[in-house]
Amino acid sequence: MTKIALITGVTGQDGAYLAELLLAKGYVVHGIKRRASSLNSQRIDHIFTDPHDPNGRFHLHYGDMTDSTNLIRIVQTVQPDEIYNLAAQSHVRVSFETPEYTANADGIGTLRLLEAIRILGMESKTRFYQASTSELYGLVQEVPQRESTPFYPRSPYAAAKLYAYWITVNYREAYGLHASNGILFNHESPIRGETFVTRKITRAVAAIRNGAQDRMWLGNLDAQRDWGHARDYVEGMWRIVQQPTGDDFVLATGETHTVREFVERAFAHIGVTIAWRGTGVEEIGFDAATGRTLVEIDPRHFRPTEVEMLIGDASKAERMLGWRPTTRFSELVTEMMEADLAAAATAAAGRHEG
Ligand code: NDP
Ligand code: GDR
Repeated sequence: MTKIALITGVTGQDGAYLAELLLAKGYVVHGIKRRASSLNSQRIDHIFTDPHDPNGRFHLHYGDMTDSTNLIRIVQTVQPDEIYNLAAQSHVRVSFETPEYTANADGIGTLRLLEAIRILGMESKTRFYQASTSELYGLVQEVPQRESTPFYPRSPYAAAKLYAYWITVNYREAYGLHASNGILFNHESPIRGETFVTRKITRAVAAIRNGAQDRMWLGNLDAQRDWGHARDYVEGMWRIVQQPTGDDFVLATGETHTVREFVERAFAHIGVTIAWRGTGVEEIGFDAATGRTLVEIDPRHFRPTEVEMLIGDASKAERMLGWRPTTRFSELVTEMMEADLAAAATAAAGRHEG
């Protein structure tokens, strides 16, 4: 029997990778996308099928996590075997500026979907995956962080995701839903959103290389993150949902690196060695060979409360799901740099022609 999946947040980084993966596995995939005044489907254009194609297996529906009537209607129409709830206002810094909206979309939005399953009497048919996050660990309580590590959220985003985590657990326990949390550590790719630090760095290095940008402005260079590749993590999501019962799993690489190291690796990719001088907001990163300033600090990128250090222990996922990340830090930086250098070169060619 062909399985039907519904993905919220299908236009995002993970939604695009997951849709591709599920289509390759033979699923019929439905995605929820928001109406926007400009195109927001670039990441899934390559898998788009004409709605008139009777054999098409990829379908899009307009929707929003803040609209329960719309979510109920879509779940009723699609009758999914599996729901992957990936939609969220996912930027931690932005959540300090839009805390109520973030709580609504990321926290209550999860409740709306769970309630849709219940209202429609689909508890025994539909499996539910919640995109939980290492941001739940926030202020370091234990190293490395695992499923049993206490949570200590440090942002409106993390607090909203804390509610989503627990309401998912509660619906599993209260109503017998096959509902799971993937507690995913940071994962990146060439289609990572441009305002997350990894992509911001690789795009800026490529633009500097092409003469389109002079330098980059960053916030906290000493934050440490456990960065993996989104391709590996969507495979983990699918494996979580295939378990006989709902459960909660950490997915991580078990390696941590600073933002500073990411900057150094990215510049090394174009043959530039970065050296540092100064401290705090006065710190500057410069080309060790020429002295040219390439990195400056902009305090606007600091967060009112920061998550200083994340490193995950994914041994439960390895043991129970047979899941293991395949892309290491240096390979991730290389893949992202190559993609952004190619994009910057194409843009530069366009500028010269125009
Ligand atoms: P993105 O920001 O790339 O994608 C988020 C998606 O959610 C987009 O499709 C966005 O639509 C959609 N969305 C946002 N708000 C709403 C709303 N109100 N209604 C409907 N859709 C909405 O995130 P990622 O793909 O990186 O992450 C996927 C999920 O995993 C998110 O929930 C994130 O919080 C979580 N997560 C991510 C991690 C990571 O490192 N990437 C780690 C741990 C958890 P649009 O394209 O229109 O903006
Ligand atoms: P994060 O990712 O907050 O971990 O959340 P982000 O890439 O935004 O920040 C990582 C670290 O880099 C520091 N930083 C900067 N961050 C941004 N965005 N821009 C900068 O200029 C900058 N300079 C330094 C940050 O302070 C932080 O310490 C991501 C999101 O995908 C969440 O949705 C997800 O839940 C978590 O990862 C796991």
